[in-house]
Amino acid sequence: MTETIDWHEAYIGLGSNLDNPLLQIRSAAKVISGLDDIDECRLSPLYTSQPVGPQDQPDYINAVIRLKTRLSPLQLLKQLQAIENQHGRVRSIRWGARTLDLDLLLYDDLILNLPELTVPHPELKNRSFVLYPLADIAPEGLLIPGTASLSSLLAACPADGLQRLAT
Ligand code: A4P
Ligand code: MG
Repeated sequence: MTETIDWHEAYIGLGSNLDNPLLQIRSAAKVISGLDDIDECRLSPLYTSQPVGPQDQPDYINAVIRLKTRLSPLQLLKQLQAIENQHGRVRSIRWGARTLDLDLLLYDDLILNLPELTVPHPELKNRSFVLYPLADIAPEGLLIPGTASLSSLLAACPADGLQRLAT
């Protein structure tokens, strides 16, 4: 009998505004791409963005990764949190400065509302620093489950000073 291989498509949002954000994002992308049960990782272009939330913190570097995984959403979240911790993440103020933030943005066309995991990420639709890099690597016509098409969300979202970094 042939083994059934159940691969899912997921998108991860990456953000950092402390301790060399560029290195933090590149290092996280490398670690994620090396995880077991993850394949075909693709990193978007990197962007600088102004902080959403408390304003007395540095600008962020943001990016999005598209990948294939055999991990469940909760297994993937656990791996992402372990990588945040490896990168010196300290949780203090909500939306405060951080060395590394990894958010599970999308997982196939799943809608999940668990106490520890909401998918699609609830702020995705409001954030230029998520929508623009997502659009750079998503297939044309991507739908955000329970919301709208990525292109219509993008059209309604001002760039807010977002700047793509030269690679
Ligand atoms: N959680 C629920 N759903 C998810 C999900 N889809 N992905 C839970 C990841 N985690 C999810 O997260 C708090 C809890 O959310 C976790 O325990 C997890 O079980 P956290 O990372 O500990 O805290 P947080 O990141 O401060 O809170 P939150 O509400 O997740 O913030 P966001 O939405 O991550 O926003 N401005 C710019 N320019 N760029 C940024 O990247 N990031 C934030 C953080 C604020 N402002 C920003 C940026
Ligand atoms: Mg977070």
